Amino acid sequence: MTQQNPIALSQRSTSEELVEIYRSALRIRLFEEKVLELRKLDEVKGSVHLCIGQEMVPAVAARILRSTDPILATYRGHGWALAAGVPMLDMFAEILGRATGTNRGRGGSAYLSSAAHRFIGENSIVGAGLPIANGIAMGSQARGGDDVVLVSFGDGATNQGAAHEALVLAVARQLPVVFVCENNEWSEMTAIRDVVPVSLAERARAYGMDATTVDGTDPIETGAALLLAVERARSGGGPTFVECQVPRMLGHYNADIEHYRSEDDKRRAAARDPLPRLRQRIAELEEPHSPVSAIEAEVRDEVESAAQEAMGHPYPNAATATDHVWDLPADVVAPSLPREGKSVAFGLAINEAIQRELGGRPEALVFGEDVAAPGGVFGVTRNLQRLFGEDRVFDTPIAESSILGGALGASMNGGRPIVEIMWMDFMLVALDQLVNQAANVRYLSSGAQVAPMVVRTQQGVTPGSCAQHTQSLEALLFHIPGIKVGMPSNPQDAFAMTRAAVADDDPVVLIEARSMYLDKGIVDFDAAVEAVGGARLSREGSDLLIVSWGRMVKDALVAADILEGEGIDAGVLDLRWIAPLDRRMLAKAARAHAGRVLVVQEANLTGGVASDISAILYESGDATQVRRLGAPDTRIPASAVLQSALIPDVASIVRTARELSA
Ligand SMILES: Cc1ncc(C[n+]2csc(CCOP(=O)(O)OP(=O)(O)O)c2C)c(N)n1
Ligand SMILES: [Mg+2]
Repeated sequence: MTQQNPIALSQRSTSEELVEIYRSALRIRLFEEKVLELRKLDEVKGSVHLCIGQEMVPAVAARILRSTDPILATYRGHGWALAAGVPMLDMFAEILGRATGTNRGRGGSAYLSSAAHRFIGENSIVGAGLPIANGIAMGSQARGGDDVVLVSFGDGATNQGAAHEALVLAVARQLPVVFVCENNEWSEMTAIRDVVPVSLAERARAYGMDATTVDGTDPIETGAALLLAVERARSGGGPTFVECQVPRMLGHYNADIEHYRSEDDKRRAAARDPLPRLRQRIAELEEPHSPVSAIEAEVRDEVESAAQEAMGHPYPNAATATDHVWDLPADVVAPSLPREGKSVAFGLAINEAIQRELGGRPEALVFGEDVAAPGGVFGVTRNLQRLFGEDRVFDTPIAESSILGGALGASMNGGRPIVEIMWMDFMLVALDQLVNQAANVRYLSSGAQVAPMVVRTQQGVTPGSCAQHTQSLEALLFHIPGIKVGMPSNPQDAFAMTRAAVADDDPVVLIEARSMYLDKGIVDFDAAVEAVGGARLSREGSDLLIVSWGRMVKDALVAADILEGEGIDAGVLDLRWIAPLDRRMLAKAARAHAGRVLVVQEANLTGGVASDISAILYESGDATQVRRLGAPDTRIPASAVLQSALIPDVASIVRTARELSA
């Protein structure tokens, strides 16, 4: 891709500049009209959200950005994709669900992307792109780049928590992001003036950044504001908020009958159509041979032939629907635990792993709440900032969406973020960034783009901790295809699994156990870096198999010792990774233990990991008797007495194992 120089948009803009902007805006307009026509013919399925009336903003912005500067948009993002340079043919093919589309038919109209054309993509979750844009900027910085990132979003998106968090973080880190709000006065079917009593730029200014409002139908006014913003970002001056006032000339989506909107409002929007105004302006420059008519014919031809060609393209092969969910190396085997070496605490083992990753990978970053100078509330990231500097290890505002979205964006743009979410319970306020965003990256791009981010967190019951700081929530993530989830049960695995997670190209969540941070065990710091995956048969038996993960493995091993004294020979399988689940090892171990399996989890039983393991083993016939042991379906109380009435322990494991082997 060539680097284009920013144009100097001014009142003296030449007619050539304006003609090129007109061409670009017209391509978007005619493309959108064609998409609508194809939708009406039922060639395009589902909803389409068109940007008719808003074309001037992407048309101008793309001329100001470098051709490599990343762009993010919303479901109304066809214009941004075209302006970014995504081929029209690929876009039609995508919207028509063809195998040759930008996303091979996986994204559709509202979620298409093309990393090869720096179009990070559309986003169908309102406001979700803003935290990711910050991350894209952090990724560029981590590898020494000077990308300016532009993220476009609607007026309604400014009310989203994720947007607020992103603006806060962008200011705190002075990130090179241009926040482009396309204010079309409507958030789906609600007028922005009915819910926000101040100007959006005024509100943005309160975050501590420069913010302006421009007429988004005027290429010169819009261009001048964007030029300033891009130059500021590129020169280290931080983010800018540019509110572009644009008309929404059609409904929110193709089938919107706009019964909630007055005829007068529609008329006013139609009167602001930017294209005839620019055409008129070009004519007023009195160019004797204005090429506008010829351009119109060219663009009409381009759109028509791209649409026709895409219609002839094949649909995807249905057999590929399960491809590219994640990268799963075959038959990963968990190494044995070391017998000799240094005994270190679980938390310190993780710290040592991160130190090695930061030392060996200049693109690795650590960020989260209180992780820098304080070293994390549990001390796991202690000294990292001192050792690796403030650019690579830094604190964030208390803004979980912005931490996870930042990690995601950074990982998509060359960084290797290792972020901390202080408590698993807090992940719930930001799950969108994992489930709707990170988990889709590989699948949507058929492996062309990946999100190698690591999220560390901790969970579980400890005396006195309340119901919002004690939940065992691994099943929520276990349910999500595309996210790998590890739960180490000892210091060696805490070390090795952290390193494996950083080396992995998929999003990985490591769920540590707060109660184990000071537990000691032998760690081999020279162990080869493992691949993600692989369960370990920590103890061999013959009468029954206890399957567990994370903190409960310790209790299972103690229980197995007690059972041995009673003449019951129990094996213990430590899953280590619940996603990907080592099904091969699970089946093999169940068969080797007379098909009798006890699955132990700290979490409550309904919808839990143990339920799936039970189903898997019954379905495959590898087990004939399975029992699940977990907390009852209740909330978690703070009092230690009440907690221990709920959570499995050595005694209840022994009791259930006895019953199972009777
Ligand atoms: C998190 C979330 N909430 C609600 C929706 C449903 N929804 C889709 S678009 C939209 C309106 C957004 O308005 P605005 O940000 O102004 O963008 P516009 O559609 O006007 O371009 C809503 C509520 C969604 N997709 N995501
Ligand atoms: Mg809007």
